[in-house]
Amino acid sequence: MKSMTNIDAFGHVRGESLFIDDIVIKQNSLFALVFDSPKAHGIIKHLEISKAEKIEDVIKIFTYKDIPGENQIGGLLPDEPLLAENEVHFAGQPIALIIATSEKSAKKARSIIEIEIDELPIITGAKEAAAKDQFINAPRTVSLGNADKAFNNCEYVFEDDVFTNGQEHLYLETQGAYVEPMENGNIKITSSTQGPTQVQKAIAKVLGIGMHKIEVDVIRLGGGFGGKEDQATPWAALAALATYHLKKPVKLILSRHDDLRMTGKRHPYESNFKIGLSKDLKIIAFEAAFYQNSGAAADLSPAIAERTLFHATNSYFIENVKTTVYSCKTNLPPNTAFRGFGGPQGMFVIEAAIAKAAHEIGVSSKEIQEVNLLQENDELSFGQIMTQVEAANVWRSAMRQFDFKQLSQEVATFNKKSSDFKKGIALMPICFGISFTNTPMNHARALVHVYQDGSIGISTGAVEMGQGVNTKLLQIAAHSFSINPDNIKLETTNTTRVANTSPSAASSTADLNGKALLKACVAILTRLKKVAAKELEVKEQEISIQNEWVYVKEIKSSLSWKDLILKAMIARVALSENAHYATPIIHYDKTIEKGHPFAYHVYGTAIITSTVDCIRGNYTFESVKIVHDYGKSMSKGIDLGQVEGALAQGIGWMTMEEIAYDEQGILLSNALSTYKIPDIFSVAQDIEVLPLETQGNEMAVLKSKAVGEPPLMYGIGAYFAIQNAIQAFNPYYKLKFHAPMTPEKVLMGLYQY
Ligand code: LUZ
Ligand code: MOS
Repeated sequence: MKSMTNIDAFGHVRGESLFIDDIVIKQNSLFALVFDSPKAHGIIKHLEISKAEKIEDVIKIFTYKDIPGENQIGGLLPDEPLLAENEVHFAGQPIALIIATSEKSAKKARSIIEIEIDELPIITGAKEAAAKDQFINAPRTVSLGNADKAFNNCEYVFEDDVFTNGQEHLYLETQGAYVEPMENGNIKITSSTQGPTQVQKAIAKVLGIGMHKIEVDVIRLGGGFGGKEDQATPWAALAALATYHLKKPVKLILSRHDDLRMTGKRHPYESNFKIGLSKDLKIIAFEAAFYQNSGAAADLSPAIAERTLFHATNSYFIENVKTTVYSCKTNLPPNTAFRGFGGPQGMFVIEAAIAKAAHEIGVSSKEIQEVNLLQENDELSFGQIMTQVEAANVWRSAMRQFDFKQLSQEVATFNKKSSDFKKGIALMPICFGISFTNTPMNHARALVHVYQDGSIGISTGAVEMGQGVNTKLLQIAAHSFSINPDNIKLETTNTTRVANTSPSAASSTADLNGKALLKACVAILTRLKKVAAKELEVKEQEISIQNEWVYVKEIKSSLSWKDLILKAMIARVALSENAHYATPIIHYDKTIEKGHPFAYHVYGTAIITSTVDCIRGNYTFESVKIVHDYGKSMSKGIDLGQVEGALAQGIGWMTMEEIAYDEQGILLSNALSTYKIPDIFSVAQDIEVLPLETQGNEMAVLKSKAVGEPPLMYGIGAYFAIQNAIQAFNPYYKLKFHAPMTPEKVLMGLYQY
């Protein structure tokens, strides 16, 4: 298939692409601002809004009392009110909604709202919550073989604690929605959400009306990263509440500060592991307990916990595994989906266990990683039998193509000569499962219209958030019909056109919606070929369409694409199709914790080299060299963009992005001055990504594998590359698994004795 430049590139560069804040708003539109809890836990004794409501240009201040339906937006579990009632559970929890004719007046009103809260004990840590029996739901355990017993037969057994911090999504476009009243009490919402159906469903519940009265439209997002899978909902619902009462359009866009304070992030995890190995470095047994800091409500935490369990052995086969995850209830904003969805937290722990074992045994991590890679027909702890396994292929390919021996020799030579700077090199294999772990979510639909002039409009459930899914969908249609991409339009994502969609998430958007789109295109094509066959008096099987022309047995006929469509119109043949796709072969049984939840896996291996400044504790990454399993990439430029972007985000999570709450549950890293994300200089100067040569996988759309999340986990290698450099400098350094590896921690490690 012909590769294509991202169809949004032109509009983005010229500033013409539309985001929520770019919508030309209607006359009499109002502005909304959220008043949120200043305390992390307590009983609301008194809320004084009457003075604020008297401010000029302030129209109304809404509280939970104004909710006509249910005050409930929990997606997985009903444990999250839209507006706090008597109790607050995290600082930043929405309590009231201020509506004014200008943003300025709304801000003024917010500053004079008074609230009295009787404070209750605050929990900010996961294990702290577990100790107090504060959980979101029951813990879950997945096991294979018998780990308890197998440890007795191990030559080596090691244990340790692990911590990975949260991560702020920092989508360029903050959360927001614009809501318009339509006739007969219907409401239209333009939302920056990954899950339009989620938004529609939640608003219907909150307003106590049917979903049919609510239309959610998504143009595109200025980034999502999981942060808008569940957490775009409250802002859309709040604005809709105001529109419902006031019958006026309402715009609610969070300022960056409000967004940072009010929304959840990647889950911090506190974990322990126990790893047992044989003399020849085979991992015989692995045990881990994951304490997930879920925040004050379930949000997607239970699903994220599940993905942690499913990635606890990363790219390795381990015969005896026992892993348990606890979703711990704390007084932080509900943590949520973030690229990788619990997978990275799980994978860091097994890599930490390998690093620990390697260090104690006196070998390099590579030697352990290498002999434990997954092979064909190996079973994962949750029962999936692995086929089309590329773990060893990507590994060997990276070793060979990047000459790992040479690279590690260079590091050793450098370290011998240099005293103030040390280098470290680490390998990071990845194996990431594709599909929503929740089987019922793996479906999608596409609605295709061929207009009578031969041009085409496409609607699917896919949300464009910068990942390029619209470009891929356009390619699929252009390829299927063999027409010029300029004659195809990707419509907005709209619940009226395509209903009951799963969120654009789990790296699966192009697969699910693309496969539905393929089916729709084939259905229309089949009908068109019938028309052409009749018109040209030949057999249907002899017809093909190439470059907007009808061919018979590969010979150009008299009929153009445009003529064909006109003939079909006259013959009253349907030129539209609505197709449905549901992933086959997947299933999972939670009662026994066994099944086959993933359509396929994505593999890769990264080699990361770091240089640590041993005077200052700063570091740089000299190179990241990756062999990545794209399958048969249909969009090389877009896929490479996803790999590079995910890598940068993974390195950020592992090395510099440090979320900090104080003991009162107040976010300290509440601005970009205190929360550092990677820039172009923090990621390697030399990034090289080579594709794995492979046949691809039938379960991926056109064999082009999902690419959104898997490469984030290459970033885990950055942690270990730095750690190896510290070890080269300080023989007394005691391995620690506490991410992110900030320069501060590096410095302390360098001079620890
Ligand atoms: N969202 C979700 C996800 O609801 N289920 C998943 O399995 C998932 N995986 C990755 C990212 N988002
Ligand atoms: Mo997700 S972490 O919204 O794919």
